[in-house]
Amino acid sequence: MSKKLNRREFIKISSLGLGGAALGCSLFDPFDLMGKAKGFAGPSIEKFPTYCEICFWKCAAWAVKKDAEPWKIEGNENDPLCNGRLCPRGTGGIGAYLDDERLKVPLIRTAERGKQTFREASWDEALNYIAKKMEDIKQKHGPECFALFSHGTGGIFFKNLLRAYGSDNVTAPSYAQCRGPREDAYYFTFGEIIGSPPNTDIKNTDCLVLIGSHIGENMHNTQVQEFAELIQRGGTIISVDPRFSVAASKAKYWLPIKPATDLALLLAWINVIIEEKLYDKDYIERYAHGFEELKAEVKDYTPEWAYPITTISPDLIRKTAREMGKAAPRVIIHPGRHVTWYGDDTQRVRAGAILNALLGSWGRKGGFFFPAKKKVPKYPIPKFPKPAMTWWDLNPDKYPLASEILAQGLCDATVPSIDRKCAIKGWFVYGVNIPMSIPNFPKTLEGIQNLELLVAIDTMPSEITGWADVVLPECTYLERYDDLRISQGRIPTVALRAPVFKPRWQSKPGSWIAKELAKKLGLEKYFPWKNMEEYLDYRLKKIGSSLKEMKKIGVKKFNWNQPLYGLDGEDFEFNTDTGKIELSSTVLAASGFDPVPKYTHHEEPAEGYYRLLYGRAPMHTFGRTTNNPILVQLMSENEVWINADVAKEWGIENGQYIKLENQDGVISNKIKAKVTERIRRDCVYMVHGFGHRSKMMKRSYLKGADDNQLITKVLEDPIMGGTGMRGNFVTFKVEEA
Ligand SMILES: Nc1nc2c(c(=O)[nH]1)N[C@H]1C(S)=C(S)[C@@H](COP(=O)(O)OP(=O)(O)OC[C@H]3O[C@@H](n4cnc5c(=O)[nH]c(N)nc54)[C@H](O)[C@@H]3O)O[C@H]1N2
Ligand SMILES: Nc1nc2c(c(=O)[nH]1)N[C@H]1C(S)=C(S)[C@@H](COP(=O)(O)OP(=O)(O)OC[C@H]3O[C@@H](n4cnc5c(=O)[nH]c(N)nc54)[C@H](O)[C@@H]3O)O[C@H]1N2
Ligand code: SF4
Ligand SMILES: [Mo]
Repeated sequence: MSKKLNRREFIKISSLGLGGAALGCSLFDPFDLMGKAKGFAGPSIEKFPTYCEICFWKCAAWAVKKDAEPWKIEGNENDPLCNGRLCPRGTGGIGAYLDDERLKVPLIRTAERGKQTFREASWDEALNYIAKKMEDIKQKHGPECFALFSHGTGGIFFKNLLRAYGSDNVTAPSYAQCRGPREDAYYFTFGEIIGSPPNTDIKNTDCLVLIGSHIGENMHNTQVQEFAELIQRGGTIISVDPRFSVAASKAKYWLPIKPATDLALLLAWINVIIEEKLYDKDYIERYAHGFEELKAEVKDYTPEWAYPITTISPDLIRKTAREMGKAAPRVIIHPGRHVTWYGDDTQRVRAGAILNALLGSWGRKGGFFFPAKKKVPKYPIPKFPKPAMTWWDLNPDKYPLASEILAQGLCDATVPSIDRKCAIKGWFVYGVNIPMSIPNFPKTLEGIQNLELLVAIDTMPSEITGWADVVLPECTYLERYDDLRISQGRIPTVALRAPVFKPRWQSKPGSWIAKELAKKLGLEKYFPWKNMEEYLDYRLKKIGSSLKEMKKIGVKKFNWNQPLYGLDGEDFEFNTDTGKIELSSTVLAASGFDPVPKYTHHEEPAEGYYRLLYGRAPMHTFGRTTNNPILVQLMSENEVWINADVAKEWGIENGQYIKLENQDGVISNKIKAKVTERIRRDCVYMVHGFGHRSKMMKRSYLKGADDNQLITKVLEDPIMGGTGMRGNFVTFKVEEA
């Protein structure tokens, strides 16, 4: 099965749907690429239910074979997370299966770490090797000295394995490198997290405020669909972004803010909303705690104060605040998703949460709804042993309010240190490409070189596999069962992933790998199911369905009788200490942090340097798709956006290859300059996920530059340990490219 699709064929199968035409004006319109489901024809068509693994929106889809050959993937019409349409990445997901550069067989390292020199091994040999090392580590150091980095659906089985073995040191980059500050900030304010997909009621809103959330480039499916509808409905969009993003191009107001100063803008908006009495008085009186404290704190944060900091004029600050006031409560200050920017991220996101509270949008139509989620009983397994120690015990005084283990925290705990009780000695890395997704890899490498065992479970020979002792090839999502998708939303849904194809080469599902390893470790009682069919059927029967039914329908909707909105004067107790929305946070105060956000100033670039910003492209997900044979044809390398005046000063032409050097002297791979008016002078921008250094991924090897390589300075959030990654500055190396 090595048939490859060319770009034209791909565009044909992705059959343009949700219309750029309907959206009107377009600079570059990723909405054009949204695929639309079509009917089937002919007798040799077979369709298999899955949910997409190309990003974590997890759209339910049908993988379709024609004459037993892969044909296309299309959205499941019944799934409220996609409404029958996939984004270009989801449609191109078949390329993950087709990629001939995938990992094919288990590998055991033969040379020093980082050389990518391995010998092939049988599954039995590879798993025996791992089990033996794990037993050694348990004997010598204790099982808690083993850690798991996990991102993606199949990680659940490795979590079970690690907990059965005796360690709770499990982490994911989706906390401290992504949405951690958002979840904690909303928890401190409303006693609830935002969750995924977010409970933002964009479908019914009249005013959407995007603080750096670049919806349209950030391609989370139904969020983009609802955003497109909002544009069509003529809703007000306010986009705050130093770059004229796709979202900014659709907005009524674009506020090209000086990067790193959003907290000043948010505080000035709060000031105007309070001073001009635009807030929801009844709602605040009934539901909120700490209004007077907030009012006193923001008294001096006037638009005139914010102007020189943000470069946004007082007039525009007032005008946009009034737009929000006018739309309230049908207004959303979008909480963002990747929010680890400057180290004061929990407080910045909290300022947005406070603004939402003042406008009365939490629990109200057109604001934030109370999400519905189906409870699905677990397959019964014995209780896990209690670990003697976890990462929390190693760091008793750091980040008292972190709600999950920090990924960079476990990297740090791997570096031997005399003042630490134990250093981590073993790693499983499932679906996390640590060199490209956790900042400051040179520091992490000190830890890696001290590991007694590093096992990477991946589908591709990504950078992390080059540092592993054993590499285990997982088959792609199209070749395996996985656990059920149990998503939150306006109604509860459960979706099935069933295999479409046989695993290629010797690749195997993660669920199989974890269970086989458990057997070798004498831990099989924690994996008591016969196989995934039995596991899934058990869980599905508990909710009145079955594997047989789900194979026919792919996704099932369940009834929900709790209200989506409820804060129109009804009594309500919030899950906070005071039982109210905390405008002034009791939890933050008790831990010695500002109960109301205060402005914090950030370092500015030195002469000749520019702040490095990064984000998403609609046709790729991080670095996991940049080698995909289909998606690479839509975008094969990234560019660095440079303001036209700045480029002129440096003599940089549009399309010219240059290199970037950061404040610590790290020099990037060569990258094409995109000379544009669409970005401020004080920053540059690139899409994350390019500049792969793994030679085994030939389509993406050294194509474009890797932002993470230039992120050597990390601004850690003192509240929860998020890694602020936008405090790095670069200059241009024009001659060297
Ligand atoms: N510099 C920088 N760092 C970032 C970000 C950024 O924008 N810039 N973004 C941050 C954010 S928001 C996030 S959420 C994280 C994401 O961080 P990661 O989860 O590390 O994301 P990817 O880069 O996609 O790496 C995923 C790895 O999983 C592998 N993979 C893909 N599918 C499968 C599968 O089915 N099974 C297995 N076993 N492996 C699979 C891929 O080959 C790849 O090696 O990164 C964070 N780090
Ligand atoms: N196509 C696609 N979609 C994705 C993903 C993907 O890989 N590909 N990943 C998904 C994941 S896991 C995440 S977390 C989300 C991330 O997506 P988002 O949460 O939307 O965003 P960020 O990556 O933080 O935002 C990047 C935007 O912030 C702007 N920006 C940079 N600095 C500042 C600043 O100081 N102030 C302001 N106001 N704006 C600034 C940039 O110009 C850019 O437009 O995307 C999700 N959706
Ligand atoms: S938004 Fe796109 S990539 Fe993400 S799950 Fe849906 S189809 Fe897949
Ligand atoms: Mo993320």
